[in-house]
Amino acid sequence: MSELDQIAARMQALRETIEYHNRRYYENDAPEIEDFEYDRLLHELIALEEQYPAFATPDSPTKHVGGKADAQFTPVEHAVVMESLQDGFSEEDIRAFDKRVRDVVASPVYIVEPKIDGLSVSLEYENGVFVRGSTRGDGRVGEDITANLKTVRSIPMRIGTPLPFLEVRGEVYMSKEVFLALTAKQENEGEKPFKNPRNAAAGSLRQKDSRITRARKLDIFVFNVQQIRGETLSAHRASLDYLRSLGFTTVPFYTPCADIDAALAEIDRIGQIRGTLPFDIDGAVIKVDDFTMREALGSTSKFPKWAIAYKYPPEEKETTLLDIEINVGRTGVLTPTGVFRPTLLAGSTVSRATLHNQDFITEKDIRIGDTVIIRKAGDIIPEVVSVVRHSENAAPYEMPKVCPSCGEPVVREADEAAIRCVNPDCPSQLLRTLIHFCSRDAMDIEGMGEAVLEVFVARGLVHTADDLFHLKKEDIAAIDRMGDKSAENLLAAAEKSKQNDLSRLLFALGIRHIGQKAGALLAKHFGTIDAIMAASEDEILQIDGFGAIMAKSVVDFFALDASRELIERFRQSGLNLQSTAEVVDNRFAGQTFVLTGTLSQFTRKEASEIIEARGGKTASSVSKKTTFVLAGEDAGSKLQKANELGIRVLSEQEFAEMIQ
Ligand code: 0OX
Repeated sequence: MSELDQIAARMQALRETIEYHNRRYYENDAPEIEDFEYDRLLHELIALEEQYPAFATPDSPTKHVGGKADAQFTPVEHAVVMESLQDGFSEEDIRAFDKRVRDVVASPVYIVEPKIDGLSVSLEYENGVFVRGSTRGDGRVGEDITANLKTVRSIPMRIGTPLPFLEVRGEVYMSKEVFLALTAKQENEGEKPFKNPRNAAAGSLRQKDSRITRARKLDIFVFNVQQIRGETLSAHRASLDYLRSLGFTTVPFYTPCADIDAALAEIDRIGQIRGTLPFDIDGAVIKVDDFTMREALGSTSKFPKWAIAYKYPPEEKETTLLDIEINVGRTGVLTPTGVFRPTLLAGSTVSRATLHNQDFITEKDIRIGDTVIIRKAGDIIPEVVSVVRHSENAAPYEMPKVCPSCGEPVVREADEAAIRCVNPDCPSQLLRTLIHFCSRDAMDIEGMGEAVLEVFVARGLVHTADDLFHLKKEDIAAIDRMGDKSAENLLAAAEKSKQNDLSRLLFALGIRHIGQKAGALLAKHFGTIDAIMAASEDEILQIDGFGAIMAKSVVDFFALDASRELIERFRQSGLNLQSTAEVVDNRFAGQTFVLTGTLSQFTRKEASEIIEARGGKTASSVSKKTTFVLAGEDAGSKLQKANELGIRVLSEQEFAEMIQ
């Protein structure tokens, strides 16, 4: 590839990655990466588009900010665009902003305020009465969420002065305290907790049932006048004071700064106190105070030139390493996990993080009892950055010499950092293998979770995955709290899974380096398990997306007698060993759809096939595990249940857009 080809490919990859994360963030409320990392990707693409405009595309994510308006709520066209902010990541970026400003206006006064990490909304008042509230959406069109915003305690329903018209902008957020209480409750009730306060706020605002929003105890900080009639305002500071006099809760503090050095000092100060604030912030905003100056500066197509958001690097916290737990994985690898004093970090409580292996522990000299610094960098996965100090008498940590599960000696291969238990009968390995086999993305045997499997293994009822298909109702019903009905459900789920497409079984086998996508590619390419078992490394390498390590891993796996025997037993048990589904991509991986009502564009079967071909699954009833309910005409109780549980309901049109 030429250098230019590489740049074009990099830009394409960035566009796809950013769009993917946009969907996770804006449409699914489930981001996979930190905002900081997302911003970096976006800025890399912006810089490349500036340098190589010929490779920029009209539909690039740099051309639009925010998410699509959600069809569940009525669209609201914003009379005044709700602009986004340009980002800065360093002192240099902020000084460059200051220079751009001072090229146009002399001696600007800056206001520095915290950047609240929530959701931007618009609030409209007619004759002093709150009449409409909407989300920012893509800045031009948002969604009408008036009913939900009416439940937010800090939004005044009536303001002090009955101005003919006022539109203000603010950030709806969930305080850390409310968030911790909510996620604790969610965990207690076996629900998937929200990842961070921003997602919790977003999920709560999108509820169709305002009672749920009310229960979520959201708050708002108002920071901008979008439109006003009946009063003239000439500067930001004065407008914040005015808004407060009307009864709004404005940004909790703001500091006038005579020059950029003062603004940088304030940014630094906010960074220091960030962790102690009762709400999450993801940066600080610097704004030119004077409105005449703002007008002279103007806006680009996306953001005002008179403001910039400084984004703080990932937050780091000190905590104590209480213990190191050793888990035995399904390949026998012993993984050390650090157990910490629970600590709120970048919006969620961290109490565990992997310590990877002995080398990682030795290199950082991590010992039990240490005070350590943790962070969630570039990812949502917490990690140990460094050790601050050891506790008295703490000894260097050494991984165990025997497997904590079966007691057999462990081995460390010369070129590997991992320590392994090589006992093929190790119960921990078997348990992990079975948990993976039954998991949602693998064979998806509902109800066959860790707790049940642990009992089966401990009672010697299951020695291989095939034994799961020969369980007796009485054995299952004998487990604590498992009645006859649960036992029947479990047997039915196992039976149903026999019809799974081959791709699921291939992933479920836990072949090293073969993930969900590779399993699907193998199934599609070869069609049957027999063809895969007979394939050479070279033949497997013909698959686009397969490398030598993956091909060798497949061949090695099926060369084992134990693997071939297992497949034979699966065949006897009646498992489907053929590829039936056309695999398109994995955009719905891990997501469960429930179809309801009469669909007009697709038959139910077609819709199910479309979902499964994209890695998703369909279920017949709505539960907390449902990701989407696809509702056609005359949808009844399932739609109602979805609304009660706050599960996102898709129209056929939205579904059609998702699969494009
Ligand atoms: C915040 C925040 C966001 C509004 C109009 C142009 C600049 N999340 O706290 N945006 C703005 O200002 C934008 N200020 C804030 N404090």
